[in-house]
Amino acid sequence: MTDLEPNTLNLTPDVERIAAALLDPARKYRLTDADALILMREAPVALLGTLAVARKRQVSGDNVYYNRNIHIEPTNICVFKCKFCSYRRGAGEPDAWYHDLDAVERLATERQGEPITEVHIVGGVHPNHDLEYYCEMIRRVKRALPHVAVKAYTAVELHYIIEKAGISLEEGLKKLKKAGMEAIPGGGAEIFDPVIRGQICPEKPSAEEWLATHEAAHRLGLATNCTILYGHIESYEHRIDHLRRLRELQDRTHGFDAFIPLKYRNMHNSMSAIGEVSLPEDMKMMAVSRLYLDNIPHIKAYWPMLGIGATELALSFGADDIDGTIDDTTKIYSMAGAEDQRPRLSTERMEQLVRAAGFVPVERDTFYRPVLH
Ligand code: V47
Ligand code: SF4
Repeated sequence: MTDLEPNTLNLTPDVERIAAALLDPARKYRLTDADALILMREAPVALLGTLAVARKRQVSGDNVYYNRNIHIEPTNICVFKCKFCSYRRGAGEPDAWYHDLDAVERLATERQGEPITEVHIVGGVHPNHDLEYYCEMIRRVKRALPHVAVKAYTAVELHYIIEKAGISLEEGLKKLKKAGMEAIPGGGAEIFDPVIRGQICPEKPSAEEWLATHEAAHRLGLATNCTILYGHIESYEHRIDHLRRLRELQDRTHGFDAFIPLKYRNMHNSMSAIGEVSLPEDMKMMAVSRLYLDNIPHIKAYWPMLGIGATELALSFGADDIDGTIDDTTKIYSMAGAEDQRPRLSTERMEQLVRAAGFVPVERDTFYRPVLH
């Protein structure tokens, strides 16, 4: 990247300074919050792509990861009413669904013999269940599919059920781990700023509670992911504040495997009037995430949310993971207006997408170990 000529791009002096610092590998330059804001506001998106891919190559070389996974969404009945959510329903409402433990076990059993390596369980925060119910769900999925990793429950679900059990986060997570939970997905982080959080998801656990849940999980050696929900009423400052809190926690624990910037999709929810941000804005978010979160190894372009074309493009903006085959098992994004109403990708299609972007596809397991069939 040393032959890049930043001046041909008409850069502001600040952007030129930051780009030069990032492009000098000997400096291992860490972006400040002010730098990140300058990049968001002033840097041409093409430059951000160049910088982010250079950083991505230092971490994962030419590799771009995917996995063979399914989701199980046991219910969309939820005690909370996040304003951006197109998916939750109250009990008894049309389109509400609920799979009891036997039904969840059947969903897992149907997959016996398939080469999936991960089951991602996430859903609404149902009012009626206790911690033991969530443990039993994991045990049943593991009984049906002993070889898969169970990545289960957002910090929001975890915090709710463990608080209800009246025990510490660490004790609650230990019980779930004993039942077979091996990893925790990144959902529920939304935006940490208390004012914005209070406007879009006022009832949800606070930023501090979300972070404490992941910190406790890291102490127990559980792999976890983290997310941001961007592109609604937040400012660039709020996004950087969110990234800073994640980077600070990661400096202490090194427990996050991947960061997933989730673009707000605006169909069928009470914030629909806001609209959605543009594709260049999505790429900017991807690239600044890669550059700022220098201690989180993987940046995921989640294709059911971004769409397949934008996911391919995101690989030129620092992403090194495209999530998995999914096989039409999640409704969160289709209900919010994403282009794939029945999200499903073959491994061939995933590999083709990665190669088209100029990278080498690597099938991984939940813990980013290569899978050899
Ligand atoms: O926390 C809900 C988001 C998240 C909308 O860890 C919305 O590998 C955009 O976290 N527009 C749950 N986003 C999904 C999630 C996730 C997905 C894939 C992989 C992983 C992982 C985690 O979905 C929620 C919320 O931020 N969400 N509604 C919406 N209208
Ligand atoms: Fe419930 Fe999650 Fe939807 Fe919020 S985003 S209403 S917690 S299902």
